[in-house]
Amino acid sequence: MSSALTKPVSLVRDLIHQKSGPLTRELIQQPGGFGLGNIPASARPDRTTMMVCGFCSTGCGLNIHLKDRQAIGLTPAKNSPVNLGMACPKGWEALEVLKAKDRATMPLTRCAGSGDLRPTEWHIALNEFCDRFKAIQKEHGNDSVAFISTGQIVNEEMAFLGALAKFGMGMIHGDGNTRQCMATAATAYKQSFGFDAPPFTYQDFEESDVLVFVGANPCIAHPIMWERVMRNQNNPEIVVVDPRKTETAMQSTQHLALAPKSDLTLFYGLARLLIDNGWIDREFIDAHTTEFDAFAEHVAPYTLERVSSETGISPDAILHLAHTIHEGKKVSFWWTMGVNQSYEGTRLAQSLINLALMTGNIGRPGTGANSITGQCNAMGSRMFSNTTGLFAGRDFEKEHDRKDVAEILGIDVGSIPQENSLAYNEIIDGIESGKIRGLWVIATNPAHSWINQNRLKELREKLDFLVVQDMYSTTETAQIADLVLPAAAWGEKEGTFINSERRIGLVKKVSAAPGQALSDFFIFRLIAEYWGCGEMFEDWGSPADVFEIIKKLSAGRPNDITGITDYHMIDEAGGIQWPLRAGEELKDSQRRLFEDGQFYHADGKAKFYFEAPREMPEPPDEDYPFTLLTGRGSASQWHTQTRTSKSAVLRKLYPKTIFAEIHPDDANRLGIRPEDWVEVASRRAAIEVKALITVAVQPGQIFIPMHYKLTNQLTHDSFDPYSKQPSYKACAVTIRQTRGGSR
Ligand SMILES: Nc1nc2c(c(=O)[nH]1)N[C@H]1C(S)=C(S)[C@@H](COP(=O)(O)OP(=O)(O)OC[C@H]3O[C@@H](n4cnc5c(=O)[nH]c(N)nc54)[C@H](O)[C@@H]3O)O[C@H]1N2
Ligand SMILES: Nc1nc2c(c(=O)[nH]1)N[C@H]1C(S)=C(S)[C@@H](COP(=O)(O)OP(=O)(O)OC[C@H]3O[C@@H](n4cnc5c(=O)[nH]c(N)nc54)[C@H](O)[C@@H]3O)O[C@H]1N2
Ligand code: SF4
Ligand SMILES: [Mo]
Repeated sequence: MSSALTKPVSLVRDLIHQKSGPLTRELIQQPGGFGLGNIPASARPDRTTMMVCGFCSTGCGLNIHLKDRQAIGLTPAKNSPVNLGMACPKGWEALEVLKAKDRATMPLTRCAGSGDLRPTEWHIALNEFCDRFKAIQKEHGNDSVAFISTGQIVNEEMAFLGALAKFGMGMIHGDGNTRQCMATAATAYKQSFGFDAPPFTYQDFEESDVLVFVGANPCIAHPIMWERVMRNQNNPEIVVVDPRKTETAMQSTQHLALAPKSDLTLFYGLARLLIDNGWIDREFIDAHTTEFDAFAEHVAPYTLERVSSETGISPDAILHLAHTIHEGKKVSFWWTMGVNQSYEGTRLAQSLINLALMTGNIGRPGTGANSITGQCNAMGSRMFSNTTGLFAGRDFEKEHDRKDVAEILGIDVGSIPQENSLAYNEIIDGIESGKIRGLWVIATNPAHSWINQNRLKELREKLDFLVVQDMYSTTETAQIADLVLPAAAWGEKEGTFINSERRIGLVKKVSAAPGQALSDFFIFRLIAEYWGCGEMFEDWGSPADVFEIIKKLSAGRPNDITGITDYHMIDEAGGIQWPLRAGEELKDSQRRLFEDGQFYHADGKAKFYFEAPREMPEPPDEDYPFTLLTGRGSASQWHTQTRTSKSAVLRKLYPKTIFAEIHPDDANRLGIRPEDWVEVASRRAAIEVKALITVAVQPGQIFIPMHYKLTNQLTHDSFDPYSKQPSYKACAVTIRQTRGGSR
């Protein structure tokens, strides 16, 4: 063994021995209480400690009950400012999914002979990782190896990965699954406000008198946010804009079941109505925005007749919504994937931002243009993953920003790439063209979740080396990997998440990772040592150390968190929203942005962005007459189901078999009965699904949840030009009954 490797080998031994550090220690509390942060664990091993849920971006506080410092159960935290004692089924079952039999417990390597994945030693796996990626870089250039990261690991891990891959290993390209999810909102905010900054706090759900939900189904996707809406005492108007009569639409006071992808026309029409009637806040517009007059000119041709005919919404319903917005004193606009996952998502998100700005509904309680994020740390990935933007919202292409980061991290500025990363879809294109030869996938499952799966499948053989780092060894992507690195999961490691309302919450180690699985954090540390860039990360010893580094990276930025002293402060507050600048007192647990009307552009103003609607990339036609909508199917299913399928309780709560919602008129016409098997075919694939006949979808549309691995065989890979986010939510399909219907 060479002497250079002595340190890594002993580090591996140490880390496996310690299993990535001790179980939660100082952060142990009284059951249901705060403030006992400093009790040594040895004194009180059987306590309760609160941490943030690891599924969705709501960021509920969960009280973890410990025996001998091991989690034995959980209950939703009553004193969390987020969930006020509530949790959805996923949260309740969060510990259960850690115990699954298919947890990755050893590194796995693909055998040259048999082609099987076989268990191997960490030491061998880490050498293979470095040797093969280095060989690819040597032959094809540093930028021929890329990574795809996630919104589901803690900030400290994201930051480590981003720094390691880009500054240590010389990669230029690395993106995250947040591209599938939040890229549109991030781009829209950045352009409109000058920084990616969702302005709201959850209290706004309770304070609004008008809530407009666009392409969002919180009853299923963010159930505890919906509980907050249910607590609203203002008897609010709840408007849902969604082609489907979703669970949320069923509880609305106004449901606008518009034609898929006609939203931009609707909101331009609405803007015109508000302007024509003088129902705008001219004072706010003049003082705090730019480009309004050009916007007003842009929306002038969107007459009520035109908008009604293009959206399928009656003129009365559109007028009623305009009235509602005008009459509302505290109007909030909320959007999720029905907006973001569109070929014109950025302009669509901005059409909502524009409505909030022009009516002065921003910066006050109960208002805002509010993007709801998806994954537990999607916000963290937007801020601190160092993927498509340099740390803390900086720009790789700006010399000043690079110098800043180099100085903070004490590294050579030359090690920071001068160009932006390729976006996820461009990395995929790069694999096709032979530019990208090596790929490292961390905490995401593209072989199920990426759009147009069959194309992706064909590209596998173009990769010389595919590494998957996951908590399970059985994910669709792990199964096609050359090397699988076993990762500890939420609950088995420490760090912070940022939720939808910019709240930084703690994740704690309350359970031991199985076998030789290590936290992503320590996997990155080991890779740094084996790669030979360990020196660059000498200060990155623990998640708490990296939190200090993240704080420094945020200093003076809009997302400044230098006022957070340490994990204890977050723990005692039950989560802290950014910004909190050094010296600033944490006065309120519900804070919103833009109360002073100051935005982040140099002139302090927000800017109106707008553009003519585009054609749907693949509209229905004679051969493929239906529009396929996809999205979340139930509150008990999470994405590609690697986690939620491991809980017996959750399995009882969702349909086992893939299904399509079909309108009764279409079913009758095609002779399809309930529960029949039907073939759904797009230009890319044909799959079989069960028929669920329901008026939740409109005639000519069908809906298939994303949680089944066949769904993305159908989807069409088109993208928003600004955010490069995939347009998962609309493509053309045909349906027919198969095998004589039911089986
Ligand atoms: N239970 C559960 N909860 C989750 C998740 C999960 O997998 N399971 N995932 C989390 C993540 S990462 C995310 S990003 C969020 C997603 O949360 P949501 O965005 O609320 O969920 P989706 O079902 O993907 O999409 C919302 C709605 O968009 C509608 N839609 C489709 N096309 C259009 C259109 O053209 N216009 C309009 N106005 N609406 C349209 C769909 O009909 C759907 O009802 O959920 C988070 N929460
Ligand atoms: N058709 C269609 N497709 C969609 C969507 C849609 O609406 N329609 N929505 C898109 C959206 S919004 C999203 S966010 C994506 C989600 O797509 P993915 O990110 O692919 O989905 P997940 O199942 O959440 O994958 C997370 C992976 O990380 C692993 N994991 C969990 N915790 C850890 C950890 O701590 N460390 C490591 N190393 N691994 C861990 C899990 O086992 C799992 O394999 O899907 C997208 N795909
Ligand atoms: S709503 Fe989201 S954060 Fe809250 S318990 Fe459910 S999955 Fe966890
Ligand atoms: Mo997402």
